[in-house]
Amino acid sequence: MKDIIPPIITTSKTETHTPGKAIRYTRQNNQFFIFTHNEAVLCVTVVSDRVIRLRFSTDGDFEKDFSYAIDKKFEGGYNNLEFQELSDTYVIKTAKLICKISKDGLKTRFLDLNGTIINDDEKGFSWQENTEYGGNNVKMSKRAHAAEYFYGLGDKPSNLNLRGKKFLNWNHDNYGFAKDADPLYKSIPFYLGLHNSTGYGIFFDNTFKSVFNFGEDKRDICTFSADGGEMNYYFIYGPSLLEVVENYTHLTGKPELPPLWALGYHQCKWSYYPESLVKEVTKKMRDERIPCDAIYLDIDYMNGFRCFTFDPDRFPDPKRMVDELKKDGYKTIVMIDPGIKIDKDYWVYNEALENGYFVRRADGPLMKGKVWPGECNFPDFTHPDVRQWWGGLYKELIQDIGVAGVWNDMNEPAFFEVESKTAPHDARHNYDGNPASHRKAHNIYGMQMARGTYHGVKKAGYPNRPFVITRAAYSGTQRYASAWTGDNIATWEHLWVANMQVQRMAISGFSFVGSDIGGFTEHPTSELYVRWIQSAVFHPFMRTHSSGEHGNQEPYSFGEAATNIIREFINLRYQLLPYLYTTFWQYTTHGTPMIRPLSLLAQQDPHTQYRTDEYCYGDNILVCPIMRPEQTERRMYLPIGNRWFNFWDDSIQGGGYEFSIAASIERIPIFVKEGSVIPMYPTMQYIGEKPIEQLTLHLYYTEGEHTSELYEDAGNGYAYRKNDYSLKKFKVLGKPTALSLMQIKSGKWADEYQSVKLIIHGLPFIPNVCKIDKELVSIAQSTFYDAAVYEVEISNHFSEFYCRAE
Ligand code: MIG
Repeated sequence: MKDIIPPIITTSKTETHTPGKAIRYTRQNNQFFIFTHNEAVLCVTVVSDRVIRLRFSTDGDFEKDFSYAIDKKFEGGYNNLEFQELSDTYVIKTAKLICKISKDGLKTRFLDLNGTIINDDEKGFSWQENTEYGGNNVKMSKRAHAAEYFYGLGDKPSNLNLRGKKFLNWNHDNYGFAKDADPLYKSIPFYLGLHNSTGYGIFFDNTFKSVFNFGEDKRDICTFSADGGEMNYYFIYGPSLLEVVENYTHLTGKPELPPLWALGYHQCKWSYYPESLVKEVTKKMRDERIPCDAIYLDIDYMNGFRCFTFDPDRFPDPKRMVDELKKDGYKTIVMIDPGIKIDKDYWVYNEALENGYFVRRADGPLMKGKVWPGECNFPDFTHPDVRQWWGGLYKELIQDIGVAGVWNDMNEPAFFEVESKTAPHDARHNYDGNPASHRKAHNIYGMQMARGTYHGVKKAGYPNRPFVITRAAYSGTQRYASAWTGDNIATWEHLWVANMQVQRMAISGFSFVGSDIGGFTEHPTSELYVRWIQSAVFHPFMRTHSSGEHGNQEPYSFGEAATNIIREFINLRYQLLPYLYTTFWQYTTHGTPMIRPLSLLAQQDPHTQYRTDEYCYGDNILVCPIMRPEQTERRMYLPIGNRWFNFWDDSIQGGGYEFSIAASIERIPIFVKEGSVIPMYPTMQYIGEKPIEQLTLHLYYTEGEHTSELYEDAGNGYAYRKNDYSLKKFKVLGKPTALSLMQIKSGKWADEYQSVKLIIHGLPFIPNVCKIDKELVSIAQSTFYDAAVYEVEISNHFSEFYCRAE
C-alpha cells in the first residue's frame, strides 16, 4: 500500500548557502556567539556537562527563543567549562565532552575527553532560501561512520535500527498504516547514535516539517533538515544510550505519576453504545474474571459528534451510568476531538466563536475542516487563553458526570476530503505569542490540545491524578499524556510493528504507550489476539481497541481456551503492578525509559545492535514476544554479562549467544535477571477491589550483589509529594552457601499489607539455618510453576532475611 505522504514543500530550487569563515566570537557565561564574514552566526550554549545546544542564524538575527518541547522545569548547569580559540578552531570543553568548531564553515566535532570522535559534521550547516514562504530550508549534514547505528525518532513503524533509512516528521492520520509507512501520527525529532560503542543523541527542536536521513542515499552521511525555522539542535552525550535517553527526557520533561488504575487493563471499541452494550461488556469481563479498570466511549457517545455532549438516546443518564460503572470498579474514559461542529445552537461553538478562539486562515476567514460532525472549526490550542477555556470545558464531564480520563483523537489535526488530510499551511496560530502559520504549528497542534486537556482534567478532578491519552504528539508531549500508536491492522506484521513502536517511543522519551491490542482494522484470529495480549502485558499502556466493523474483540470473544490464557496473562499484569508502578516512578524521577531494547541494555555487545524483538521491561524483567503464527519455539538472545532465570521454570540462561526457547501458546519467553527481587500483588479484578493483604517478593538467587527497588504510594492523589510514599531497596547478597536480603525503606507511606511472602528461586544450597532480623525461623519448600522454591512468610517491616547451609 502506498501512503499519501504530504508533499514536502520545497520551493523552486534556490542557491545553497553555508556559513562563511568565522571572524570573531563573543561570550556571555555559558553562551558563545561565533560570527562569520557572511552574516551567519552560531550560538553555542553549554546546557550541562553532557548537553550542548547549537543554533544557527543565517543573517545575524535569531528568533525569539521559544520551545514547546523544552520542560520549563529543566535546569541546566555544569561542573566545568573551558574555552579556547586556536588558529583554525574554537574549542569548548566541559567535564564530560569536547566540542570543536572549525573557523572554516563552522563545522563541528564532538569528542569525548580522550579525544575520540563521537560525532562530526560532514558539510555541516547549510540553507536555501524559501522563496515561497520566506525563511529558509535549514539542513545539517553529519558523517555516518562505518558501524554507527541510529535509533529513536518516535513512532516510526520500522526496524529499531534506522541506519540506511529516511524519515519525515509531519503528524499524519495514517489509517491502517503499513510497516515502514511514513509519516505517522507523531513527530519526535530526536535520535540516538551509537558510534565506537559510545552513545549520543541529537534533538533537532524544530517543529516544521522535518526530514531525517540516516544514510539512505549516501551511506556515510546523516542529515536532518526542516522546511523553516532555525537549525537548532541539542547534542546529548552518553556515553551510555540509557543516559542519553534520560538526559533527553530531563530536557523535554517527565510525566507525573499516573493513577495506578491507568496501568491496569483497558477495554475499548469504536464504539460501545448504547448504555446496555457498555454494561454487557463490563459485566461479562467481571463474570469471566478478566481484570479490567477502564472502559472507553468512542465518538458515538456524543450528540451528533459534538464534543462535551451525550447522545440522549444512547446514553440517557450518563452520570448514573458512570456511577454504576464506578461501583463495579470501572473508570470511564471519553473521546474528545479537536473539531468543533459549526452549529449556532451549540454552546461550545458559540463560546469559541465569540471569544475568537478558532484558528483563522491567512486572509481572515475561520479555518474550516470536515471531520465526523461535518464542517468544523478548530480551536487554536497554541493560544494560552484557548487552552485555559478548553481545559475548563472538562469540568462537567469530570466533576458532574464522573468521567476519569480523556482520549484526544484526530489531533494531527486530521481532516477528511482534502489531499493533505490536514489543515492548510496558511492557517494562523498564536503559538503562545509568536504568531506562526500552520507550517510551524502543525506538529505541535495535538500536543497543545493534550496540554489543555491535561491541565483541565487535572484541575477538575483534583486531587485525583489525571489520565489523558493522545494520538498526535511532538517532543515533550509525554509531560501531559499517554499515547496509543494509531490505526493498526490485525496482522502478525502489526504485532511486530507494535513491539517496535513501543520500544522506539520509550527510547524517544515517551514510555507510556501501547498499541490497539489485536489490531484496529480487521479481525484477529484467536491465536494472534492471544499473542498480542501476551506482549501487551509488558507494554506500559495496555488497551484492546478495534474499529468494531468486524467480529468482537473483547478478551472473552476468542473461545474458552484462548480466554483462559488471556485471563492468566492479564492476571500477571495485575500481579506485576507494583513492579510496573516502580518502573513508572523511575521514569518520572530519572527519565529512565520503561522499556529498554537490547541495544540500550548492552551497547558494548555488538550482537544487540540489530536485534529487535527482545527487550527489558523495567530493571529486571526481559521478554521476547512471539510474533509469528503457529510458532511454539523461537530463537532469542540475551546480552553478555548476566545470567537470567526463565520465569516459567527457573532454568538458568546465560547471555552472549543465540538459543532456542520453547513458547507454546500458553507462554512467551520471560526472563528475570539474577539477583533481582520482583514484587507482586495478589490478583484482583480492578485496582482497589479489595485491600492488598500480602506482598509477594520473588527473590532470584545470584552469587554476588544486586539491588532492586519497590516504589509504592496511595496510587492516586499527590500526598506522595509530601513524603507519603514508600521506597524500598532490596539488597541481595548471595554466596555459595549463604544468602542475605536487606530491606531498606524510606518515605512515610504505611503499607496496606502487614505481611510479605518471600519466595526464593534458584538457591544452590539447602537453607538449614534461616533468620529474620537475627531470629531463627523455618522455611518451607514449595513450588512456583515448574520449579522447587523456598517460601517463608515474614512481617513487612523486616530489615534482613538471612539463610545458609549448615
Ligand atoms: O476517523 O473515533 O485512531 O482509535 O476509534 C477515525 C473513531 C477516528 C481514529 C482513532 C480510533 C478511533 C476512531 N478515530
